[in-house]
Amino acid sequence: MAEIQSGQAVLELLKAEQVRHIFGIVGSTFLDVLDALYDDKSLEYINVRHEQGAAFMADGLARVTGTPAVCLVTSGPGATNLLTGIAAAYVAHSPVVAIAGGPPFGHYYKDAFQELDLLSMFKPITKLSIQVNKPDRIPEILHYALRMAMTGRKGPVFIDIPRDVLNNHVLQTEVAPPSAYRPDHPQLPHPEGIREAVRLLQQAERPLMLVGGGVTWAHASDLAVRLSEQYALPMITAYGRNDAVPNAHPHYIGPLGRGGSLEAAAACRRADVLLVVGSRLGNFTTYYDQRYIQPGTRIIQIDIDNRDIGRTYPVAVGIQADAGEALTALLEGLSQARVPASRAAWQQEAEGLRTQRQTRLQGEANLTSMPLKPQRVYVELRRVLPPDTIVTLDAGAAPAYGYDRLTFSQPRTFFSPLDLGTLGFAFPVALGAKIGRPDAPVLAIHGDGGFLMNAQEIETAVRHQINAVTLVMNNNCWGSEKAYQKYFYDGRYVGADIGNPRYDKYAELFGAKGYYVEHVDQIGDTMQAALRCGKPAIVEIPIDPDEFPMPATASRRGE
Ligand SMILES: Cc1ncc(C[n+]2csc(CCOP(=O)(O)OP(=O)(O)O)c2C)c(N)n1
Repeated sequence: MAEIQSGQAVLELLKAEQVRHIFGIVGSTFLDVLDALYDDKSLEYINVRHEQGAAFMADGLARVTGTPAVCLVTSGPGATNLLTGIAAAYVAHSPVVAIAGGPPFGHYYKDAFQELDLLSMFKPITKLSIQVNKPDRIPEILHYALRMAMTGRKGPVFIDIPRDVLNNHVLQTEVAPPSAYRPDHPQLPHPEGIREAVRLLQQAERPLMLVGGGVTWAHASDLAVRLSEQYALPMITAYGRNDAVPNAHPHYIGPLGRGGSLEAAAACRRADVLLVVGSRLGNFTTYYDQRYIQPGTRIIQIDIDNRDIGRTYPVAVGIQADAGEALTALLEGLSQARVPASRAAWQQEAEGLRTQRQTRLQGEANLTSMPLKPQRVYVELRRVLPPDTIVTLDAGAAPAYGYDRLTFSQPRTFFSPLDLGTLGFAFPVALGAKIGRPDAPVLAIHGDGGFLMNAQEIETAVRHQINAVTLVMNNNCWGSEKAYQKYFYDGRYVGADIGNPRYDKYAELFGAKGYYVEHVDQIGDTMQAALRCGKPAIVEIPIDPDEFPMPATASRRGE
């Protein structure tokens, strides 16, 4: 057993999980950890301007790497400021480890300075919310938290460490590799489930694969594509998971769900067997009704978590397993089977839907009105963004057009707030993603409302040289919500309009690079210049203030 200072011990435990960055704002409750960072340059403390930014950055980093990403903040408001970002990580199954230094242990339950019941606050938005109650339990409890964050369906955890438990102790500990405290083999599928699934797929006339985020987390995109190719399975993706398979693949039709493609929806309605790999069939993928998934469709659902199998639709076969292991087993099970000849018509139909989508989107190049329609902006983005570009999408109407209009060629290149619909998400998440993939172009897409929610992090980006580009499509309103008042309340607008500074000038004030684009023929060159400028950059494009998609809940007001 080695003797190690408690602050250094925290760092060593995190380093064993490949952690190289810690996000937060300096606080007096965790100074021993910060002090250890003075000498230990293998980890960097990214000191942000609001803890919400720290949580989002950690989420971006965790999503892009698949490994734990850490926030370290102070008690009370330092920790409550994390809540929204941690909730976003929870919805995305993103292994963010949030650590808060707390008041002294003996002051708990006395309304001490910055004392709040943080464990209860974080409990419903984490896989584990726990307090360290003795200095020598720091390694054990951190291991517990890391095991929870990284095992099965991943997700965030919260650890409260009272300042007198964290600081100024010497621990007797060996720093163990992750394999010593958490399983490091993926979960295998049951052979019976695979046999059943193979049988169903062999019988199917119009089988379709719905690929979800579980495939990305399992590093199994190649296997999904191989299955699609070997067994002539057309593919669609779950809401916000467009990057789970390469979109240029001839078998890929488009994304399903809110803001998704009509053609993917049409394919889903036609499928007689739906092979769902790594998707919960959640709210914005399916709406829980029959608009995409028809009652007769037989569902094979593969998920790492039994909680979600058959949860929203009854399944013909449910398989609890790692997506990669299940796809491998399916490939093996189907290796002897021949693709039935009757499938040719279905393949043709799927190809037709794919082509129909491409033609429809290309048709938007004809939108010439000014100010620009957001749809037209995406035509230019598709034309100039390098294929490995990581895109983060905010909530809001102008970003939402991106669900159907952006294309992805690699996994872990598309990050959205998913079913949480969090505004203020895209910019800080892009910064976290850029830290994880410094060589990749990174673009955050925002409306003006959402951008200003975390715009202060431009200072963090400049200081830490995190050169992500942010596109702000400015319509001077909370467009996505204004849409409801437009369509359902006869345009009686209350609280819907806002004002803005010029965001190119805002960027320049902080030492970042700013661009302002009004004409469509400038978008391509400007985006390319921003991505190459070697600084954090903001590109503002004024857009049509009256162009919103029909609200998602249009079918029934009050839904
Ligand atoms: C944190 C948060 N607050 C409020 C909302 C509700 N909301 C969803 S979209 C939206 C408007 C977004 O406006 P903006 O970012 O300017 O984009 P636009 O819709 O105008 O393109 C609002 C207020 C939300 N999703 N998240």
